[in-house]
Amino acid sequence: MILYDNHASGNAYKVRLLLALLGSDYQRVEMDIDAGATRTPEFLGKNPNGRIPVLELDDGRLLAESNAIAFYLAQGTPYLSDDPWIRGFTLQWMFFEQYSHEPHIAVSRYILTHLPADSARRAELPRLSPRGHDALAVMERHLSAQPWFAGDAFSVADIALYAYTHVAHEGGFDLTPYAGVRDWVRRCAERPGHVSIDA
Ligand SMILES: N[C@@H](CCC(=O)N[C@@H](CS)C(=O)NCC(=O)O)C(=O)O
Repeated sequence: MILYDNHASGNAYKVRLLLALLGSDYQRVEMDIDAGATRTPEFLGKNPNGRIPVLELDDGRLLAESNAIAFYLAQGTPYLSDDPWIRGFTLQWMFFEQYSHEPHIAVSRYILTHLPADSARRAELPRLSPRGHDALAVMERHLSAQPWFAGDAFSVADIALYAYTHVAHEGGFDLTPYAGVRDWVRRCAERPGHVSIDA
């Protein structure tokens, strides 16, 4: 199994973290996303959307989109319930992550950590900031009543949300007002087998 990866990508980290928790063997192929490595004809043959992460199975099948890969890998493991309702909740939070969280928190982090300080894209930050805080407030509200995002156990939904939440400060998001989120981040980081994003 090959993971087309980038060491700084939170989307790729979701997959790396799950594979580490599962103790699975795989090959990492580092893609230089800043140099356009995911936009070559060869890579577009693997993912026409030109982005990592992409998982390539031993038989050559290819799967893109971090949360689709994580959901696929979590099936049949302790990180995804067999209960249809909890699986629905798992997807609820994974779609929330992609629509209401990642486009604001991860994109702010990308602008601040990948682009030069004089990048015109810094003008996007004032629009992204309140939307990212809205997502953190939604998470805080959920965590005030429940320990994990889907059901009563740590799951792939937590992994999907943890990836960019635990580095939200790199995107300019101060987690101080979100005590429940900070406690949940700490509990995610304490899971046996946890690896850091820069491992
Ligand atoms: N929705 C996708 C987003 C993937 C994505 O944005 N990947 C970025 C790195 S985090 C990338 O490959 N960027 C390179 C490019 O757009 O050329 C997912 O969750 O996998």
